[in-house]
Amino acid sequence: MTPEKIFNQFAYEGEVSSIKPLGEGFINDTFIVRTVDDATPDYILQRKNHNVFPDVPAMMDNIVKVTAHMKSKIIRAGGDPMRESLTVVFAKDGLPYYFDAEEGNYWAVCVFIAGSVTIDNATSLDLCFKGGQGIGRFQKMLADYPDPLHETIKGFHNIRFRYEQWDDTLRRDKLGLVKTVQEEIGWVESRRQQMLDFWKMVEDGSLPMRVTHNDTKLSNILFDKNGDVLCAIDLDTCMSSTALNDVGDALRSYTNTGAEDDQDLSRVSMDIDRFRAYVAGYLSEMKDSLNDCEKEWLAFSAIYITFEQVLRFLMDYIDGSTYWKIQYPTHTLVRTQAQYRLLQSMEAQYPQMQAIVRELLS
Ligand code: GN1
Ligand code: MG
Repeated sequence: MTPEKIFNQFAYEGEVSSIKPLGEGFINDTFIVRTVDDATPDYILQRKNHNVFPDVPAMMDNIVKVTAHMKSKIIRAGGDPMRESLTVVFAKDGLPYYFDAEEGNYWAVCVFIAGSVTIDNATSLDLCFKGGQGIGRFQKMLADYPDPLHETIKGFHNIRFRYEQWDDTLRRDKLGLVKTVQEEIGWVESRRQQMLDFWKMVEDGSLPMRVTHNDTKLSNILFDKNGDVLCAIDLDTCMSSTALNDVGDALRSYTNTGAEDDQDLSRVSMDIDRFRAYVAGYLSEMKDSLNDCEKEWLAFSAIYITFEQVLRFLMDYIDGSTYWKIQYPTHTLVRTQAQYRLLQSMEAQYPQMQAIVRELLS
């Protein structure tokens, strides 16, 4: 079915003037739907990647529930629920998605917030601070969310589970690539104990589970034209995890002076000023909600998630690059190497990172 026919299954307002591909997401396929009249909104139409999200109805159920919870808070605070939260558009049959049985694809629609922009790189410290505020606010609004959420991607930021997948992938060695990436495999193996020890604090409850976003890179925060935060978008991975995982994932993307897939490793490093600005923004919202263990391990979260990303990229490369879209055969290996350079830069600056967090908390 064409995107036009698919979109017609949804209960939108107005008359469609165009449907065009938007951005180059590594996971989903996204379209922007423009409507003729300024009085009716434009929309985002997405084909949800069924390979990554095995249970799209459960994912959409999470999104509908958390956005409803946030909207009620925004209204009580006198805000604009159509601009400060994502709005899901339901299909004409009342479901928050449409299943195209012919091709076996799930589609979903949300309102495009007029005048909003996304930004790929944290070019200013102000943007870092505001991004931190954005995720802090998101977590704070959902801190009292009452119901359990579906675990839509099993063990997403759970390093014990990731190591199980890793061991299986290496054992399988589907394409015989293991022998070609021995050095890279060593990066993942040498940190196994350290990472599992950290994860024990989640397993014993010292680091509590909360409602989290789980994909907090800068481009998943929507800004208005003045550069102020509107809301967090791309709620596909919203589920229960630790507050730290959101912070770490954001720091992984915001603080990188290079690109996630940079071929020139000399460009890749962690910018400590951006680290400070992001953490300051985050703590401006969440300082009073975190427990002592979360505060103590806040700086480490950047290392944890960047490490996890090294593991996930390398695992996907060894397994035939099936998860992230690639532009050339070694793309995901290049991503692995670039994230590892970032990890090394963070590890070298860890004492300063800890000192900054302590200072911001005092
Ligand atoms: C994916 O949704 P997107 O493309 O922003 C991935 C993240 C990774 C990121 C790395 C569901 O994010 O976990 O950090 O790629 N999302 C999923 O680029 O796996
Ligand atoms: Mg995402």
